[in-house]
Amino acid sequence: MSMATKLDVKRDVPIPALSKAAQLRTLLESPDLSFLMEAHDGLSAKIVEEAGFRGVWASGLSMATALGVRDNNEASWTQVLEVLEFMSDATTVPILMDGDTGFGNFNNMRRLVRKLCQRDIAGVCIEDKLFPKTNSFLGHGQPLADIDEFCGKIKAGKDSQTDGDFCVVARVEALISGWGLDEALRRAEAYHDAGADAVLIHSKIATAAEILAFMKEWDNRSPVVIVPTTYYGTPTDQFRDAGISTIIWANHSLRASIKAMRETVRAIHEQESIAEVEDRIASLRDVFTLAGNAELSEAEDRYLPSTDDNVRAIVLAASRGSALGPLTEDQPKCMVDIRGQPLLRRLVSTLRESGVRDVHVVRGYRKEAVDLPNISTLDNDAYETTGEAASLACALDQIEGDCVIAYGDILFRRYILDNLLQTDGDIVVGVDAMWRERTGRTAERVRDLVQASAPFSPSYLDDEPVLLQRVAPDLAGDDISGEWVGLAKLSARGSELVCAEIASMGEDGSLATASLPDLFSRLAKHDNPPRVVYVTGHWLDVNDAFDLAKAGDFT
Ligand code: SPV
Ligand code: MG
Repeated sequence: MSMATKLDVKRDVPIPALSKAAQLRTLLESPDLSFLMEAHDGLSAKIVEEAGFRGVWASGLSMATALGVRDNNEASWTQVLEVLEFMSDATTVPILMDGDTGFGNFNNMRRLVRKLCQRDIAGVCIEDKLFPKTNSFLGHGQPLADIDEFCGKIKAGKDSQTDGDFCVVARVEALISGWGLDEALRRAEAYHDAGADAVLIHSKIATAAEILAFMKEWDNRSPVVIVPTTYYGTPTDQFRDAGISTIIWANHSLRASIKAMRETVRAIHEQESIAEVEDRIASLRDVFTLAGNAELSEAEDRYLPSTDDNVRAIVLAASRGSALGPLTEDQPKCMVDIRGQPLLRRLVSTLRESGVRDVHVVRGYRKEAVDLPNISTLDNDAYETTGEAASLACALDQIEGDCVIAYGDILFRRYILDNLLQTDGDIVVGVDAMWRERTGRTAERVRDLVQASAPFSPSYLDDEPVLLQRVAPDLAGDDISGEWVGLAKLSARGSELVCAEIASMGEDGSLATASLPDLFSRLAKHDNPPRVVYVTGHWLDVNDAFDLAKAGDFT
Protein backbone atom coordinates (compact mmCIF):
# COMPACT_ATOMS: atom_id res chain seq x y z
CA MET A 1 0.00 0.00 0.00
CA SER A 2 1.46 3.32 -1.00
CA MET A 3 1.73 5.97 1.65
CA ALA A 4 -0.02 8.99 0.17
CA THR A 5 1.05 12.24 1.71
CA LYS A 6 -1.20 15.28 1.84
CA LEU A 7 0.60 16.66 -1.19
CA ASP A 8 -0.02 13.54 -3.23
CA VAL A 9 -3.79 13.84 -2.91
CA LYS A 10 -5.41 14.82 -6.16
CA ARG A 11 -8.25 17.20 -5.43
CA ASP A 12 -11.41 17.43 -7.51
CA VAL A 13 -12.86 20.01 -5.19
CA PRO A 14 -11.19 23.41 -4.86
CA ILE A 15 -9.61 24.09 -1.48
CA PRO A 16 -12.07 26.38 0.29
CA ALA A 17 -10.98 29.99 0.77
CA LEU A 18 -10.15 31.02 4.32
CA SER A 19 -13.17 31.22 6.60
CA LYS A 20 -14.07 34.70 7.77
CA ALA A 21 -12.70 33.95 11.22
CA ALA A 22 -9.43 32.71 9.68
CA GLN A 23 -9.26 35.89 7.60
CA LEU A 24 -9.61 38.03 10.72
CA ARG A 25 -6.99 35.94 12.51
CA THR A 26 -4.64 36.51 9.57
CA LEU A 27 -5.24 40.27 9.71
CA LEU A 28 -4.56 40.35 13.45
CA GLU A 29 -1.51 38.10 13.39
CA SER A 30 0.18 39.28 10.20
CA PRO A 31 3.23 41.50 10.72
CA ASP A 32 1.73 44.07 8.35
CA LEU A 33 -0.51 46.84 9.60
CA SER A 34 -4.17 45.94 8.95
CA PHE A 35 -7.29 48.08 8.92
CA LEU A 36 -10.88 47.51 9.96
CA MET A 37 -13.45 50.02 8.75
CA GLU A 38 -16.63 50.81 10.59
CA ALA A 39 -19.99 49.73 9.26
CA HIS A 40 -23.35 49.66 10.97
CA ASP A 41 -25.72 47.85 8.60
CA GLY A 42 -25.73 45.69 5.49
CA LEU A 43 -25.36 48.62 3.10
CA SER A 44 -22.45 50.29 4.86
CA ALA A 45 -20.75 46.90 5.25
CA LYS A 46 -21.02 46.39 1.48
CA ILE A 47 -19.56 49.83 0.85
CA VAL A 48 -16.65 49.05 3.18
CA GLU A 49 -15.90 45.85 1.28
CA GLU A 50 -16.37 47.59 -2.07
CA ALA A 51 -13.74 50.19 -1.07
CA GLY A 52 -11.20 47.39 -0.60
CA PHE A 53 -11.11 46.98 3.18
CA ARG A 54 -10.33 43.45 4.23
CA GLY A 55 -12.35 43.61 7.41
CA VAL A 56 -15.28 45.39 9.05
CA TRP A 57 -15.60 46.91 12.51
CA ALA A 58 -19.21 46.50 13.60
CA SER A 59 -19.18 49.53 15.87
CA GLY A 60 -21.51 49.54 18.86
CA LEU A 61 -21.74 53.32 18.74
CA SER A 62 -22.61 53.32 15.04
CA MET A 63 -25.09 50.45 15.13
CA ALA A 64 -26.86 52.03 18.10
CA THR A 65 -26.94 55.45 16.46
CA ALA A 66 -28.22 54.00 13.20
CA LEU A 67 -30.97 52.28 15.16
CA GLY A 68 -31.85 55.65 16.72
CA VAL A 69 -30.77 54.74 20.26
CA ARG A 70 -27.80 55.55 22.52
CA ASP A 71 -24.57 53.66 22.89
CA ASN A 72 -25.62 52.51 26.35
CA ASN A 73 -26.82 48.97 25.61
CA GLU A 74 -30.24 50.38 24.80
CA ALA A 75 -30.44 48.02 21.81
CA SER A 76 -30.63 44.48 23.15
CA TRP A 77 -27.91 42.04 22.19
CA THR A 78 -30.28 40.08 19.95
CA GLN A 79 -31.27 43.29 18.14
CA VAL A 80 -27.58 43.93 17.50
CA LEU A 81 -27.22 40.32 16.39
CA GLU A 82 -29.94 40.89 13.78
CA VAL A 83 -28.00 43.84 12.36
CA LEU A 84 -24.83 41.74 12.31
CA GLU A 85 -26.57 38.96 10.44
CA PHE A 86 -27.49 41.37 7.64
CA MET A 87 -23.94 42.71 7.59
CA SER A 88 -22.46 39.23 7.48
CA ASP A 89 -24.79 38.07 4.71
CA ALA A 90 -23.98 41.19 2.69
CA THR A 91 -20.20 40.75 2.72
CA THR A 92 -17.41 38.27 2.23
CA VAL A 93 -14.85 39.98 4.46
CA PRO A 94 -14.62 39.26 8.20
CA ILE A 95 -16.52 41.28 10.79
CA LEU A 96 -15.16 42.08 14.24
CA MET A 97 -18.13 42.81 16.47
CA ASP A 98 -17.99 45.49 19.11
CA GLY A 99 -19.36 43.31 21.91
CA ASP A 100 -19.34 46.10 24.53
CA THR A 101 -19.00 44.38 27.91
CA GLY A 102 -20.31 41.04 26.67
CA PHE A 103 -23.93 41.91 27.55
CA GLY A 104 -23.72 40.47 31.06
CA ASN A 105 -21.47 38.02 32.85
CA PHE A 106 -19.46 35.01 31.59
CA ASN A 107 -22.68 33.13 30.85
CA ASN A 108 -24.06 35.85 28.55
CA MET A 109 -20.66 35.94 26.87
CA ARG A 110 -20.81 32.19 26.17
CA ARG A 111 -24.16 32.51 24.46
CA LEU A 112 -23.07 35.60 22.54
CA VAL A 113 -20.00 33.84 21.13
CA ARG A 114 -21.99 30.76 20.09
CA LYS A 115 -24.53 32.93 18.29
CA LEU A 116 -21.82 35.00 16.60
CA CYS A 117 -20.16 31.83 15.29
CA GLN A 118 -23.51 30.64 13.94
CA ARG A 119 -23.79 33.89 11.99
CA ASP A 120 -20.26 33.71 10.63
CA ILE A 121 -19.06 36.74 12.59
CA ALA A 122 -15.28 36.44 12.77
CA GLY A 123 -14.60 37.82 16.22
CA VAL A 124 -15.80 39.86 19.15
CA CYS A 125 -14.16 42.65 21.08
CA ILE A 126 -15.18 43.04 24.72
CA GLU A 127 -14.21 45.94 26.96
CA ASP A 128 -13.39 45.84 30.67
CA LYS A 129 -16.19 48.10 31.84
CA LEU A 130 -19.54 47.39 33.52
CA PHE A 131 -22.93 46.59 31.99
CA PRO A 132 -24.71 48.71 30.89
CA LYS A 133 -21.75 50.43 29.29
CA THR A 134 -21.35 54.05 28.29
CA ASN A 135 -19.38 55.17 25.27
CA SER A 136 -15.74 55.68 26.22
CA PHE A 137 -15.73 59.26 25.00
CA LEU A 138 -18.44 60.23 27.49
CA GLY A 139 -18.00 60.97 31.19
CA HIS A 140 -14.83 60.79 33.24
CA GLY A 141 -13.23 57.77 34.85
CA GLN A 142 -15.85 55.16 34.16
CA PRO A 143 -15.60 52.20 36.58
CA LEU A 144 -13.64 49.24 35.28
CA ALA A 145 -14.48 45.56 35.58
CA ASP A 146 -12.73 43.38 38.13
CA ILE A 147 -9.72 41.85 36.37
CA ASP A 148 -10.44 38.26 37.41
CA GLU A 149 -14.09 38.53 36.50
CA PHE A 150 -13.16 39.92 33.08
CA CYS A 151 -10.57 37.16 32.55
CA GLY A 152 -13.31 34.61 33.29
CA LYS A 153 -15.43 36.23 30.58
CA ILE A 154 -12.59 35.97 28.07
CA LYS A 155 -12.06 32.27 28.93
CA ALA A 156 -15.80 31.60 28.69
CA GLY A 157 -15.83 33.19 25.24
CA LYS A 158 -12.84 31.21 24.02
CA ASP A 159 -14.30 27.97 25.40
CA SER A 160 -17.59 28.61 23.59
CA GLN A 161 -16.39 29.38 20.09
CA THR A 162 -17.41 26.75 17.56
CA ASP A 163 -14.98 28.02 14.93
CA GLY A 164 -11.36 27.42 15.90
CA ASP A 165 -10.26 30.71 14.35
CA PHE A 166 -12.88 32.90 16.01
CA CYS A 167 -11.08 35.80 17.72
CA VAL A 168 -11.73 37.34 21.09
CA VAL A 169 -10.17 40.78 21.39
CA ALA A 170 -9.85 42.19 24.91
CA ARG A 171 -10.20 45.94 25.16
CA VAL A 172 -8.31 47.72 27.88
CA GLU A 173 -10.00 50.89 29.16
CA ALA A 174 -7.48 51.73 31.89
CA LEU A 175 -5.98 54.69 29.98
CA ILE A 176 -9.41 56.13 29.17
CA SER A 177 -10.51 55.80 32.79
CA GLY A 178 -7.38 57.55 34.07
CA TRP A 179 -5.79 54.51 35.77
CA GLY A 180 -2.48 54.96 33.97
CA LEU A 181 -0.04 52.92 31.95
CA ASP A 182 0.93 50.39 34.62
CA GLU A 183 -2.67 49.36 35.20
CA ALA A 184 -3.19 49.17 31.42
CA LEU A 185 -0.20 46.85 31.08
CA ARG A 186 -1.27 44.73 34.09
CA ARG A 187 -4.72 44.27 32.56
CA ALA A 188 -3.42 43.61 29.05
CA GLU A 189 -1.10 40.94 30.45
CA ALA A 190 -3.92 39.28 32.41
CA TYR A 191 -6.25 39.28 29.41
CA HIS A 192 -3.52 37.88 27.19
CA ASP A 193 -2.91 35.09 29.71
CA ALA A 194 -6.66 34.40 29.83
CA GLY A 195 -6.57 33.58 26.13
CA ALA A 196 -7.40 36.84 24.32
CA ASP A 197 -6.24 36.69 20.71
CA ALA A 198 -5.38 40.40 20.71
CA VAL A 199 -5.66 43.39 23.01
CA LEU A 200 -7.25 46.66 22.05
CA ILE A 201 -5.64 49.52 23.90
CA HIS A 202 -7.96 52.50 23.89
CA SER A 203 -7.04 56.14 24.42
CA LYS A 204 -9.04 59.34 24.12
CA ILE A 205 -6.34 61.98 24.18
CA ALA A 206 -5.49 64.03 21.11
CA THR A 207 -2.07 62.51 20.54
CA ALA A 208 -0.75 58.98 20.20
CA ALA A 209 1.57 59.44 23.22
CA GLU A 210 -0.26 56.96 25.51
CA ILE A 211 -0.52 54.35 22.78
CA LEU A 212 3.12 54.62 21.79
CA ALA A 213 4.20 54.39 25.43
CA PHE A 214 2.10 51.25 25.82
CA MET A 215 3.60 49.73 22.70
CA LYS A 216 7.11 50.26 23.97
CA GLU A 217 6.40 48.37 27.20
CA TRP A 218 4.16 45.73 25.66
CA ASP A 219 6.93 44.49 23.45
CA ASN A 220 4.75 42.64 20.98
CA ARG A 221 3.44 40.02 23.43
CA SER A 222 0.23 39.76 21.39
CA PRO A 223 -1.31 41.66 18.51
CA VAL A 224 -2.41 45.18 19.48
CA VAL A 225 -5.45 46.95 18.05
CA ILE A 226 -6.01 50.71 18.31
CA VAL A 227 -8.84 53.16 17.61
CA PRO A 228 -7.27 56.53 16.73
CA THR A 229 -10.53 58.51 16.70
CA THR A 230 -9.19 61.33 18.88
CA TYR A 231 -5.54 61.14 17.82
CA TYR A 232 -6.42 61.08 14.13
CA GLY A 233 -3.63 63.54 13.30
CA THR A 234 -0.94 60.93 13.92
CA PRO A 235 0.57 59.72 10.64
CA THR A 236 -0.36 56.10 10.05
CA ASP A 237 3.30 55.17 9.51
CA GLN A 238 3.98 55.93 13.18
CA PHE A 239 1.56 53.17 14.11
CA ARG A 240 3.16 50.88 11.58
CA ASP A 241 6.60 51.58 12.98
CA ALA A 242 5.36 51.04 16.53
CA GLY A 243 4.29 47.49 15.62
CA ILE A 244 0.53 48.00 15.87
CA SER A 245 -1.34 45.07 14.35
CA THR A 246 -4.65 46.65 13.40
CA ILE A 247 -6.20 50.08 13.20
CA ILE A 248 -9.96 50.50 13.57
CA TRP A 249 -11.44 53.53 11.80
CA ALA A 250 -14.34 53.40 14.20
CA ASN A 251 -17.22 55.65 13.18
CA HIS A 252 -16.47 57.42 9.93
CA SER A 253 -19.05 55.73 7.68
CA LEU A 254 -21.75 56.73 10.14
CA ARG A 255 -20.53 60.30 10.49
CA ALA A 256 -20.20 60.69 6.72
CA SER A 257 -23.74 59.45 6.20
CA ILE A 258 -25.16 61.77 8.87
CA LYS A 259 -23.65 64.80 7.13
CA ALA A 260 -24.70 63.69 3.64
CA MET A 261 -28.24 62.83 4.69
CA ARG A 262 -28.66 66.02 6.65
CA GLU A 263 -27.49 68.25 3.80
CA THR A 264 -29.68 66.51 1.23
CA VAL A 265 -32.78 66.34 3.36
CA ARG A 266 -32.46 70.00 4.36
CA ALA A 267 -32.03 71.08 0.74
CA ILE A 268 -35.12 69.14 -0.33
CA HIS A 269 -37.09 70.61 2.55
CA GLU A 270 -36.04 74.16 1.74
CA GLN A 271 -36.43 73.88 -2.02
CA GLU A 272 -39.56 71.72 -2.03
CA SER A 273 -37.90 69.97 -4.91
CA ILE A 274 -35.45 67.20 -5.55
CA ALA A 275 -34.12 68.68 -8.80
CA GLU A 276 -31.08 70.35 -7.27
CA VAL A 277 -29.90 67.34 -5.29
CA GLU A 278 -30.31 64.76 -8.05
CA ASP A 279 -26.75 64.99 -9.31
CA ARG A 280 -25.28 65.06 -5.81
CA ILE A 281 -26.66 61.77 -4.61
CA ALA A 282 -26.19 58.15 -5.62
CA SER A 283 -28.16 57.22 -8.70
CA LEU A 284 -30.95 54.67 -8.51
CA ARG A 285 -28.87 52.48 -10.77
CA ASP A 286 -26.13 52.61 -8.14
CA VAL A 287 -28.67 51.60 -5.51
CA PHE A 288 -29.78 48.61 -7.57
CA THR A 289 -26.19 47.65 -8.24
CA LEU A 290 -25.33 47.74 -4.55
CA ALA A 291 -28.42 45.71 -3.80
CA GLY A 292 -27.16 43.05 -6.20
CA ASN A 293 -30.10 43.13 -8.59
CA ALA A 294 -27.99 41.82 -11.46
CA GLU A 295 -27.43 38.58 -9.54
CA LEU A 296 -31.15 38.25 -8.91
CA SER A 297 -31.83 38.71 -12.58
CA GLU A 298 -29.39 35.95 -13.47
CA ALA A 299 -30.89 33.72 -10.81
CA GLU A 300 -34.35 34.35 -12.22
CA ASP A 301 -33.13 33.18 -15.58
CA ARG A 302 -31.82 30.01 -13.93
CA TYR A 303 -34.68 29.19 -11.61
CA LEU A 304 -37.94 30.77 -12.75
CA PRO A 305 -40.03 28.66 -15.07
CA SER A 306 -40.18 30.20 -18.50
CA THR A 307 -42.16 29.36 -21.56
CA ASP A 308 -39.32 30.24 -23.83
CA ASP A 309 -36.04 31.77 -22.82
CA ASN A 310 -35.65 33.62 -26.06
CA VAL A 311 -38.89 35.54 -26.08
CA ARG A 312 -38.30 39.26 -26.13
CA ALA A 313 -40.71 42.13 -25.74
CA ILE A 314 -41.04 45.46 -27.48
CA VAL A 315 -42.91 47.90 -25.26
CA LEU A 316 -44.21 51.10 -26.81
CA ALA A 317 -43.90 53.90 -24.31
CA ALA A 318 -43.23 57.03 -26.36
CA SER A 319 -46.39 58.98 -25.67
CA ARG A 320 -46.92 61.53 -22.96
CA GLY A 321 -50.47 60.68 -21.95
CA SER A 322 -51.58 64.30 -21.76
CA ALA A 323 -54.98 63.37 -20.30
CA LEU A 324 -53.09 62.73 -17.07
CA GLY A 325 -52.23 66.44 -16.90
CA PRO A 326 -49.48 67.48 -14.48
CA LEU A 327 -48.66 63.86 -13.69
CA THR A 328 -47.05 63.58 -17.08
CA GLU A 329 -45.41 66.97 -17.23
CA ASP A 330 -41.95 65.62 -16.41
CA GLN A 331 -42.40 61.98 -17.31
CA PRO A 332 -44.31 59.90 -19.83
CA LYS A 333 -47.37 58.06 -18.73
CA CYS A 334 -45.56 54.73 -18.51
CA MET A 335 -43.69 56.15 -15.52
CA VAL A 336 -46.70 57.32 -13.48
CA ASP A 337 -46.80 55.88 -10.02
CA ILE A 338 -49.06 52.94 -9.34
CA ARG A 339 -48.97 52.10 -5.64
CA GLY A 340 -45.35 53.14 -5.22
CA GLN A 341 -43.97 51.78 -8.50
CA PRO A 342 -43.91 53.14 -12.03
CA LEU A 343 -46.52 51.55 -14.27
CA LEU A 344 -43.79 50.35 -16.63
CA ARG A 345 -41.96 48.63 -13.81
CA ARG A 346 -45.09 46.65 -12.98
CA LEU A 347 -45.51 45.75 -16.65
CA VAL A 348 -41.88 44.64 -16.94
CA SER A 349 -42.28 42.50 -13.80
CA THR A 350 -45.29 40.75 -15.30
CA LEU A 351 -43.39 40.13 -18.54
CA ARG A 352 -40.50 38.68 -16.57
CA GLU A 353 -42.81 36.44 -14.57
CA SER A 354 -43.93 34.95 -17.89
CA GLY A 355 -40.31 34.36 -18.87
CA VAL A 356 -39.97 37.40 -21.14
CA ARG A 357 -36.78 38.97 -19.82
CA ASP A 358 -35.35 40.68 -22.85
CA VAL A 359 -37.43 43.84 -22.73
CA HIS A 360 -36.91 46.72 -25.16
CA VAL A 361 -38.78 49.91 -24.42
CA VAL A 362 -39.33 52.53 -27.11
CA ARG A 363 -39.15 55.92 -25.43
CA GLY A 364 -40.13 59.34 -26.75
CA TYR A 365 -41.63 62.02 -24.49
CA ARG A 366 -39.29 62.87 -21.57
CA LYS A 367 -37.22 59.85 -22.45
CA GLU A 368 -34.65 60.45 -19.71
CA ALA A 369 -37.32 59.69 -17.12
CA VAL A 370 -37.64 56.13 -18.42
CA ASP A 371 -34.81 54.73 -16.35
CA LEU A 372 -35.47 51.29 -14.94
CA PRO A 373 -33.29 48.25 -14.35
CA ASN A 374 -33.67 45.22 -16.59
CA ILE A 375 -34.76 47.06 -19.73
CA SER A 376 -33.04 48.24 -22.89
CA THR A 377 -34.25 51.43 -24.44
CA LEU A 378 -34.75 52.64 -27.99
CA ASP A 379 -35.84 56.13 -28.88
CA ASN A 380 -38.47 57.56 -31.17
CA ASP A 381 -37.27 61.14 -31.16
CA ALA A 382 -40.01 62.09 -33.59
CA TYR A 383 -42.69 60.97 -31.14
CA GLU A 384 -44.57 64.28 -31.40
CA THR A 385 -45.31 63.90 -35.09
CA THR A 386 -45.44 60.13 -35.49
CA GLY A 387 -47.64 57.29 -34.27
CA GLU A 388 -47.26 53.87 -32.70
CA ALA A 389 -46.26 52.06 -35.88
CA ALA A 390 -43.33 54.47 -36.27
CA SER A 391 -42.33 53.79 -32.66
CA LEU A 392 -42.45 50.07 -33.38
CA ALA A 393 -40.32 50.66 -36.44
CA CYS A 394 -37.65 52.16 -34.15
CA ALA A 395 -37.33 48.66 -32.67
CA LEU A 396 -37.21 46.94 -36.06
CA ASP A 397 -33.85 45.31 -35.36
CA GLN A 398 -35.26 43.75 -32.21
CA ILE A 399 -38.33 42.26 -33.88
CA GLU A 400 -37.04 38.81 -34.57
CA GLY A 401 -37.66 35.35 -33.24
CA ASP A 402 -40.41 34.90 -30.67
CA CYS A 403 -41.51 38.33 -29.67
CA VAL A 404 -44.17 40.13 -27.64
CA ILE A 405 -45.46 43.55 -28.58
CA ALA A 406 -47.07 45.52 -25.76
CA TYR A 407 -48.37 48.99 -25.15
CA GLY A 408 -46.45 50.67 -22.33
CA ASP A 409 -49.56 51.77 -20.44
CA ILE A 410 -51.19 48.43 -19.72
CA LEU A 411 -51.39 46.15 -16.72
CA PHE A 412 -52.63 42.60 -17.04
CA ARG A 413 -52.79 39.38 -15.13
CA ARG A 414 -49.94 37.13 -16.05
CA TYR A 415 -52.15 34.32 -17.35
CA ILE A 416 -53.22 36.51 -20.27
CA LEU A 417 -49.68 36.64 -21.62
CA ASP A 418 -49.11 32.98 -20.78
CA ASN A 419 -52.17 32.15 -22.91
CA LEU A 420 -50.87 34.14 -25.85
CA LEU A 421 -47.44 32.53 -25.58
CA GLN A 422 -48.93 29.07 -25.48
CA THR A 423 -51.27 29.61 -28.43
CA ASP A 424 -50.06 28.36 -31.81
CA GLY A 425 -50.02 31.00 -34.49
CA ASP A 426 -47.56 33.36 -36.09
CA ILE A 427 -49.33 36.42 -34.75
CA VAL A 428 -51.66 36.09 -31.78
CA VAL A 429 -53.53 39.01 -30.24
CA GLY A 430 -55.39 39.21 -26.93
CA VAL A 431 -58.93 40.54 -27.22
CA ASP A 432 -61.21 41.38 -24.29
CA ALA A 433 -64.70 40.06 -24.98
CA MET A 434 -66.07 41.73 -21.85
CA TRP A 435 -64.83 45.15 -22.82
CA ARG A 436 -68.19 46.79 -22.21
CA GLU A 437 -68.07 45.76 -18.54
CA ARG A 438 -65.35 48.30 -17.84
CA THR A 439 -66.81 51.57 -16.65
CA GLY A 440 -66.79 54.24 -19.33
CA ARG A 441 -66.32 51.74 -22.16
CA THR A 442 -68.61 52.63 -25.04
CA ALA A 443 -67.88 52.02 -28.71
CA GLU A 444 -67.47 55.77 -29.20
CA ARG A 445 -64.76 56.01 -26.59
CA VAL A 446 -62.72 52.91 -27.39
CA ARG A 447 -60.10 53.10 -30.09
CA ASP A 448 -58.84 49.54 -30.39
CA LEU A 449 -62.11 47.79 -31.21
CA VAL A 450 -61.70 44.36 -32.78
CA GLN A 451 -63.66 42.58 -35.43
CA ALA A 452 -62.95 38.83 -35.43
CA SER A 453 -64.10 35.82 -37.45
CA ALA A 454 -66.20 34.58 -34.52
CA PRO A 455 -67.50 36.15 -31.33
CA PHE A 456 -66.43 35.00 -27.90
CA SER A 457 -68.37 32.04 -26.58
CA PRO A 458 -67.93 30.67 -23.08
CA SER A 459 -68.43 27.15 -24.43
CA TYR A 460 -66.09 27.80 -27.31
CA LEU A 461 -64.21 24.68 -28.40
CA ASP A 462 -60.65 25.24 -29.32
CA ASP A 463 -60.75 23.52 -32.70
CA GLU A 464 -61.58 26.41 -34.99
CA PRO A 465 -59.14 29.33 -34.53
CA VAL A 466 -60.73 32.76 -34.32
CA LEU A 467 -59.02 35.12 -36.74
CA LEU A 468 -58.52 38.85 -36.66
CA GLN A 469 -60.34 40.83 -39.32
CA ARG A 470 -59.88 44.45 -38.25
CA VAL A 471 -58.80 46.66 -35.38
CA ALA A 472 -60.31 50.10 -35.65
CA PRO A 473 -62.14 52.80 -33.71
CA ASP A 474 -65.07 52.97 -36.12
CA LEU A 475 -66.57 49.51 -35.65
CA ALA A 476 -70.16 49.32 -34.54
CA GLY A 477 -72.86 46.89 -33.47
CA ASP A 478 -72.30 43.20 -34.10
CA ASP A 479 -69.05 43.90 -35.89
CA ILE A 480 -67.43 44.48 -32.51
CA SER A 481 -66.03 41.26 -31.07
CA GLY A 482 -64.03 42.92 -28.32
CA GLU A 483 -61.22 45.30 -27.50
CA TRP A 484 -57.56 44.63 -28.17
CA VAL A 485 -55.74 44.49 -24.82
CA GLY A 486 -52.55 45.93 -26.25
CA LEU A 487 -50.65 42.65 -26.28
CA ALA A 488 -49.57 40.51 -29.23
CA LYS A 489 -47.31 37.52 -29.56
CA LEU A 490 -45.25 36.88 -32.67
CA SER A 491 -43.52 33.67 -33.68
CA ALA A 492 -40.27 33.94 -35.65
CA ARG A 493 -42.38 33.92 -38.83
CA GLY A 494 -44.77 36.43 -37.28
CA SER A 495 -41.84 38.75 -36.58
CA GLU A 496 -40.85 38.52 -40.25
CA LEU A 497 -44.41 39.32 -41.32
CA VAL A 498 -44.56 42.36 -39.02
CA CYS A 499 -41.18 43.64 -40.24
CA ALA A 500 -42.26 43.18 -43.86
CA GLU A 501 -45.51 45.04 -43.23
CA ILE A 502 -43.66 47.91 -41.54
CA ALA A 503 -41.34 48.06 -44.55
CA SER A 504 -44.27 48.18 -46.93
CA MET A 505 -45.93 50.93 -44.83
CA GLY A 506 -42.67 52.83 -45.07
CA GLU A 507 -42.78 52.50 -48.83
CA ASP A 508 -46.39 53.60 -49.27
CA GLY A 509 -45.91 56.55 -46.90
CA SER A 510 -48.40 55.45 -44.26
CA LEU A 511 -45.89 54.45 -41.56
CA ALA A 512 -45.30 57.82 -39.93
CA THR A 513 -48.81 58.37 -38.70
CA ALA A 514 -50.18 54.82 -38.50
CA SER A 515 -51.40 53.33 -35.25
CA LEU A 516 -50.85 49.73 -34.17
CA PRO A 517 -54.53 48.99 -35.02
CA ASP A 518 -53.71 50.18 -38.56
CA LEU A 519 -50.76 47.79 -38.67
CA PHE A 520 -52.75 44.83 -37.37
CA SER A 521 -55.65 45.57 -39.71
CA ARG A 522 -53.21 45.35 -42.62
CA LEU A 523 -51.80 42.10 -41.28
CA ALA A 524 -55.39 40.82 -41.03
CA LYS A 525 -55.71 41.08 -44.81
CA HIS A 526 -52.92 38.52 -45.34
CA ASP A 527 -53.59 34.88 -46.21
CA ASN A 528 -52.43 33.99 -42.74
CA PRO A 529 -54.20 36.57 -40.51
CA PRO A 530 -53.43 37.04 -36.81
CA ARG A 531 -55.19 34.73 -34.41
CA VAL A 532 -57.44 36.02 -31.63
CA VAL A 533 -57.30 34.76 -28.04
CA TYR A 534 -60.27 36.00 -26.04
CA VAL A 535 -59.91 37.14 -22.47
CA THR A 536 -62.58 38.40 -20.12
CA GLY A 537 -61.22 41.37 -18.25
CA HIS A 538 -58.22 41.18 -15.87
CA TRP A 539 -56.33 43.91 -17.66
CA LEU A 540 -56.46 47.67 -18.00
CA ASP A 541 -54.83 50.54 -19.77
CA VAL A 542 -54.17 53.93 -18.26
CA ASN A 543 -55.38 56.91 -20.24
CA ASP A 544 -56.84 59.27 -17.68
CA ALA A 545 -57.14 59.93 -13.97
CA PHE A 546 -60.05 57.53 -13.74
CA ASP A 547 -57.98 54.67 -15.23
CA LEU A 548 -55.16 55.61 -12.89
CA ALA A 549 -57.39 55.24 -9.85
CA LYS A 550 -58.46 51.82 -11.14
CA ALA A 551 -54.84 50.86 -11.73
CA GLY A 552 -54.15 51.55 -8.06
CA ASP A 553 -56.54 48.72 -7.17
CA PHE A 554 -55.32 46.34 -9.85
CA THR A 555 -53.65 43.23 -8.49
C1 SPV B 1 -17.40 51.88 18.91
O1 SPV B 1 -17.12 52.15 17.75
O2 SPV B 1 -18.53 51.68 19.31
C2 SPV B 1 -16.32 51.78 19.89
C3 SPV B 1 -15.12 52.54 19.68
O3 SPV B 1 -16.48 51.13 20.88
S1 SPV B 1 -15.29 53.97 20.60
O4 SPV B 1 -16.46 54.67 20.19
O5 SPV B 1 -14.07 54.69 20.30
O6 SPV B 1 -15.35 53.62 22.00
MG1 MG C 1 -18.35 50.61 21.22
